[in-house]
Amino acid sequence: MPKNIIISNRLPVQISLDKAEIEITPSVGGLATGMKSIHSEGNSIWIGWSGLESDTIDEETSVRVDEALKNEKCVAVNLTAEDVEDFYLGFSNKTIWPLFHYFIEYTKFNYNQWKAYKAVNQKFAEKALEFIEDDDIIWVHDYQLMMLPELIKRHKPNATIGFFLHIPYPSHEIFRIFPWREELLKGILGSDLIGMHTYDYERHFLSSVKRILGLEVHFNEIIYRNRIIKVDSFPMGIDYKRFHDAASVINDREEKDQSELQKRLLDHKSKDTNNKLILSIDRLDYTKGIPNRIKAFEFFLDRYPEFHEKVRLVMLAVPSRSNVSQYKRLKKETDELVGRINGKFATISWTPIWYFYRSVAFEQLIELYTASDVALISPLRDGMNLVAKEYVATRTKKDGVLILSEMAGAAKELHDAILINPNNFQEFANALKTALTMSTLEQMTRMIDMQKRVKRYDVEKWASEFIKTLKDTKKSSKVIGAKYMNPTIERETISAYQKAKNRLLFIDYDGTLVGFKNDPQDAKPDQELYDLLDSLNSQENTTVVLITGRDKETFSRWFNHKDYALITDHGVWVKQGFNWRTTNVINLNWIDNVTQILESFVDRTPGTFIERKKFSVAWHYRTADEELALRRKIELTNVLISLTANSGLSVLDGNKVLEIKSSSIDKGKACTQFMLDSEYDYIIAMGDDYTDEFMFKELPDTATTIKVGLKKTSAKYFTNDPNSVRVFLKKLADAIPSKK
Ligand code: GDG
Repeated sequence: MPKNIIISNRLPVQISLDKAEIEITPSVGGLATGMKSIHSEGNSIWIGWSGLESDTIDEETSVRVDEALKNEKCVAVNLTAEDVEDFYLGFSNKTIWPLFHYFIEYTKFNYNQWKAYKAVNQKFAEKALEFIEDDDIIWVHDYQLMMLPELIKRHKPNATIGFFLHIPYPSHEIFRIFPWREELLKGILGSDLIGMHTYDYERHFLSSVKRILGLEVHFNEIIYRNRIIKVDSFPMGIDYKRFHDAASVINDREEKDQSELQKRLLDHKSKDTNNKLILSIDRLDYTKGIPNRIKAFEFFLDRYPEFHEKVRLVMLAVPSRSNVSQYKRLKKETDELVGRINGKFATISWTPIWYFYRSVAFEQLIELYTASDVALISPLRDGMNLVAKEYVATRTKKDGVLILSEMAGAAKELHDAILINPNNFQEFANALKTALTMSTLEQMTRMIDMQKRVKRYDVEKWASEFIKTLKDTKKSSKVIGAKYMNPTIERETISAYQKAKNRLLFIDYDGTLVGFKNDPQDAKPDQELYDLLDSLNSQENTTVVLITGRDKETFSRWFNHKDYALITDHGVWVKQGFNWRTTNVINLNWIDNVTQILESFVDRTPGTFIERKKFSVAWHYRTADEELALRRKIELTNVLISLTANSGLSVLDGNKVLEIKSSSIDKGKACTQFMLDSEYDYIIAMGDDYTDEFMFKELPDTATTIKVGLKKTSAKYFTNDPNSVRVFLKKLADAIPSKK
């Protein structure tokens, strides 16, 4: 039975070696909860670092830890103190974390740490490969393991791999700064499904893939190395029920059962109905905007003195990465700011900020949530922010107001929060005032809607949706129809080719025999290509036909001295032997009008150009900005479709080109016409773009049709690129001796 393999930097357990016995406590964090049902299925396992540095524990302890972990269905990856320093504290937290959160000034690029990052990802891969079988479902988590999908895929191409990024994926303009960007992207692209919290992150990722790797992207699907990779957004949720139920228990407590913390919190509010608590909870991380929040709170107190002595900011900052220098500085800055502001506003009976630098138990966390009238969550950048959702879940009485930074992924879902730009102090202060004076009715209306969302799309739903999409993605790569031209199919094709009595080869030129050039005139045939075509064409009973959308003049220049057949201008002109003939009488009155329209698009889209041919006109956008070009392409297609309706013209969506031509000509019709002259018992057709689909569709079922590049096609097979086409043709050439 296929198993689920979850891989994350840390295992979902805490290990304590303090006592004689090894103590393993399962974590109850969001990820562990979400994965619970996936992890519990069959022989599923979770692979990750245990938190112990392998060179600081002896062999015997290590074996015992592994044994204890096995009971929890966990497998440890051993990391040394140096690994932790360079891979985790170093590269993950000093390079990827700040860069992906737009903190360029904090981002360090250290080649040795990059090497350590790759080496540790390799360690994870090696450990995972000990367990992975072909049909397994693997889910890799987060920014520490971005190279891992490819390291696994390389050895287990049939395994189904999902990757989820828990932090933001930055805009291309930020990501392009990263020195090893190609390698990192290729690492992620070992996955079959890539998940992000929001559509914006997904969009940025696709943009990087297009611009940096130049890969083809159709909506949210990337075509890479014979595979379709899907990118989608899955906003992570929380264990709603756990938070909601815990809050109900705390709200229902009698006074005598209340904890000291709860009493203190409620005490502040009980003195006056206008007394309110504002809560903020985060790891002490510069992305969370803590100093900024304190300063904004100061601005609010300056601007609205009527709230003095009434409101209190309860700020829980949980220690995090405290041995990284930026975090040390942040701690100092936070301490100083809290001190200064408390000093500035405090009275005998009131301190405006209650600041806790520690982590608290779950129960106390709930006490904080339930006691607070307002949650002030104002990160400068945050992948999702689960605290916002937890606050919503604990509001069992449906009151309370959430102020949320629009820079948090959660803002995309929680529209009923008061959304703020945390850099605008005026907006910040106004939001606080609105929240503190909001009517209960409005609070409830907003809270009910937010609760619906957070409850429905909880962490279990998030995990199950991801897994479901991952399984579907793997299946849908077969929907493409064509099979990969693997060595077995290739051998069968060559053997049938050898046995045939009269062979016919239709071969498209651009994108099939030669790669694309920025200027189409630069894609001239090279000597190797001439030799290859010559040797095929000189085989007994073999007809080679080059079939192209290019014009007769260009092909005459390149191939007139050769005796293979040519079909140019999508089928308008045919050369057999040394004679050219045309079969179509074509109306060309439309070309000038269409060219004028194309010119207006060229003017507005730098990098695009028009190729005017005898029987068609094409708008090329290969060298234009990818995203602008795609937008213009949609606009232009709409204009052209309305113009060409009922006019006998068709618009062909080619490889980075739109071509307008008469509908009465296409490569399919040209092939059918060509075949009337003789009886062929074995036909091979190869082509890479939309115009070649006409020939794949029109040719008899017995033909071997091969698409170049993995795209939707009616061809039976596909191969990678012009290079693999040439390798295949060489094999055909070597299979039968030339007659000369
Ligand atoms: C990363 C991304 C993304 C906090 N203090 C205590 C405590 N917590 C719990 C909260 C919450 C979690 O920690 C924090 O989650 P966040 O989502 O707010 O932030 P990150 O840790 O930065 O997480 C983030 C997340 O991954 C998931 O994909 O949302 O954007 O940065 O659950 O309740 N829990 C307890 N005591 C504390 O003192 N018990």
